[in-house]
Order: sequence, then C-alpha cells, then structure tokens
Amino acid sequence: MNDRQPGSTSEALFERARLRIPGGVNSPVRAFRAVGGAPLFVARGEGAHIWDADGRRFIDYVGSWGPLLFGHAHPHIVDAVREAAASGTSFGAPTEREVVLAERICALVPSVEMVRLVNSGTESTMAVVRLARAATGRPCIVKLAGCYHGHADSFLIKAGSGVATLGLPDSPGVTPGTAADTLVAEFNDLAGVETLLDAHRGRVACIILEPVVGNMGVVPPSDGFLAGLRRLCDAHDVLLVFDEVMTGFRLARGGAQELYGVRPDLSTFGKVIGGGMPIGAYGGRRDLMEKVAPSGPMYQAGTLSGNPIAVAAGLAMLDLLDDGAVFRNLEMRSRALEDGVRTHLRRLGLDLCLQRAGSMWTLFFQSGPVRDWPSAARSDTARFARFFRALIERGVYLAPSQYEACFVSAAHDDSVIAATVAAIGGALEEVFA
Ligand code: KE4
Repeated sequence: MNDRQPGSTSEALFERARLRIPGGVNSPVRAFRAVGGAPLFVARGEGAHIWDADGRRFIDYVGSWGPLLFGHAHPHIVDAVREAAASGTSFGAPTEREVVLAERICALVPSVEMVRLVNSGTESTMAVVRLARAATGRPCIVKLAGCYHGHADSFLIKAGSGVATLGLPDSPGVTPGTAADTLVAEFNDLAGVETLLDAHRGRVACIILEPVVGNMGVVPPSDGFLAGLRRLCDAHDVLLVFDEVMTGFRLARGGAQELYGVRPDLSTFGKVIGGGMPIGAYGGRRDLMEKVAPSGPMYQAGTLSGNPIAVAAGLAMLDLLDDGAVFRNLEMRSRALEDGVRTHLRRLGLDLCLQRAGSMWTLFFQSGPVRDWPSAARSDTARFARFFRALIERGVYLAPSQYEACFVSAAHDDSVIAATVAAIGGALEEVFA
C-alpha cells in the first residue's frame, strides 16, 4: 500500500507528522526549532542538491550531518546498495564484506588494530565508554562541554558547579547516579582537564572528545591541546578516546588523528563509513578490543551490526576515498567558500567569526574566536536564525542551528561554491540591513 499523498507539501507533511512522531521529526535538530519555521521535508537528493516536497531545489550543506562526503545518490554507492540488497538485506551472521571493511578501517587508521561495527554513532560511543570502564575498572569518564557523543545517558550531562563536583543530568530520564560518573571540563582547557584528573585521581576511565568539535559549531583544537591530552592520559593512566563519528575519513583518510598526529587508545566512527546508511564503529588497541565479547567479558551486541547493505555502502564510500585528489579538491573548494564569505564580511564591514576545519565550517554570529562552549554560547542565535531563513529563500540549506557544522562534499563544484558565496552575500546584506 503506498499511502503517500501526491503533492504533499512540507507544511502538510509536517502537520501529519506531528500527529504521529514526537515534534514531527525522528531527530530533534531537524525540527528547525533553533531557526524557526516549519522544517523542509526532503523529496530527493542528487550531488550537492536536495529537492523539498514543494519541488524547491537547495544547495545542501547538511549532507545528512556528515556521511555524504561525495554528495547525494553517488552512482557507485547506489549501485553497491542495490547489488547488496538483491542478495538479502540481513543475515544475523558474519559476512565477507564485514571482514573487508574491518581490514580497510584498520589500514586507514593505524591506531585501530581491531574494530567492532554497530548501527549508529551513539552505539559506538556508548560501547566505547563501557569498554574503557571494563578495561580500567574505573567508574568515571571525562567529557568536554560542547562535544556531542550521541544520546546515551552518560553523555547527556552538564557540568557540576565546581571542578570537584560531579556531572548533573542534562535531560529528564538521566539519573543523578549516572550523571555522577561523568565529569565535565572545557574544550581547549588543558589545565582544567588536569585539575579534574587530579581531583578524581584513580577514578577516571577515559577522556572522550571530538578532536575537532563539530557539535558546538566547528571548533578546532588549539595548538598542543590534543598532544597535551595524550600526555595527561599517559600520566594518569587514563584512556584517550577520539570520537571521530563526524571527523573520521572526512578531515583526512585517517581522520583528525592523522591530521594532528595524536594517537588515541580508542576511536569511534560512523557517518562516512556507512555512505549514508545506518552504521557506527568503535576500535583501537588490540589489548583493549579483545576484552569485547565474545573474545572477552565486556558485553555488546546488535541484531543488525555489520548489516550487509550498510557495509556495502561503506565499502563503496571507501573506494571513492582511494582517489588521491579527493582531499585536495575538498580543501580547495572549502577554502574558496571561506575566502568568498570573508570577502563579503570585509565588504559589509561585519565582524563575524568563520571557523573551518577541512570541509566542515561554521559562521558564528559573533566576533569570536570560538575556542570552547562558553565562547560559542555568546553567538547571536536570533540573527543566525534570520540568516538561515534568508539563505533558504536563496536556495541554500545550512545546518538549522548555530551550533552545528556545515559540510562541503566532493559534489560541491566551483559553480555550486560560487552560487553559495553569492547567496551568503545577499543574506548577510538582508540580515544586517
Ligand atoms: P548518531 O547516534 O546520531 O548516529 O551519532 C551520534 C554522534 C556521535 N558523535 C558525534 C561526534 C556526532 O556528531 C554524532 C551525531 N551528530 C549529530 C549532528 N550534530 C547528528 C544529527 C542528529 O542528531 O540528528
């Protein structure tokens, strides 16, 4: 039965959706609460573009929040999905493709000696902190404010009042007991992390962070920060976990850890390695990963882990990464976008803060720099919302929140970048008129 009503517009679909789906969406950020108005319902995507249910075309900088490094509906990925699906959608048994994907991930990311596939970024981060606790026998984890690691209870935590105080729940349903085992420090604050580790000596299993933050807007690590965390972890016998769900295979073939030359003990991945299909992965040192069931006692499981279609899409994506020119072109196009926006900012005399890490970028509506959550939170989110809507009117679809990353894909060619820069110039004129 195809109960899709022809000619449904985003507005009509949103009306129906809100009756049956909380907030009308299957993930909160999609609801446009941070920017106002009704969300776009997407009908299809191709390359750098999406079309909404009203038939409008947009240049897309969400890209499914990071997976689509080569744009929408890349033929190599679509063909791989079709071929895999024709042989069965799931077996609940090991397949050759999973072995190949594990081998290719380990070949691309030297710190990963073994890897376990799961079905989302949240699953990967949830599992990796359980592994860190199992391996160290310590209860606490340290997260950094502004970093997002998915919706597992241990991560929906805000900082307690002082350094020594324990975390507090940041969502109803998260218990104080759970929150107590999560400690919160500031990104780019090495002294603060050290103070926290000293205050909780012998109780911290790991520090988990986005090595380049995408989830408070793009915030790169300051010089020496990641290497400093490595040294602190070694000194305190704490595991260093890089959450590369967003940065993995995007900032470089080997992710942020390749770019910055810092080797974590464990890493998490997702997004790019699924080519847009549901996937996640965690991996790292062999001595740690061998503690994961069934080779070790730490339990983690999943009906659809290693799903043949998701793995086929991921392998097709990694095939495309073999092209040596991919990252050079991504950097060239992303820099052209940055240079074009900066030209408009100078022309209009606007003191806004554009931050970029490779193909991830955010225009913060403040003078910046944005180094951590407290500085990010000083952004003028109301004016960002007007900017977002002005760009929608000009056919450009940014991430619908000031505190998100926008993504350039290999499909964003020179003409798409030029059109984006022109639209941003017009939107800035409108918003600051
Ligand atoms: P998922 O469970 O959403 O697949 O992944 C969680 C996650 C973990 N770690 C990092 C660094 C992430 O960026 C994410 C998910 N990213 C968000 C984008 N800000 C997903 C978008 C959404 O929640 O709808």
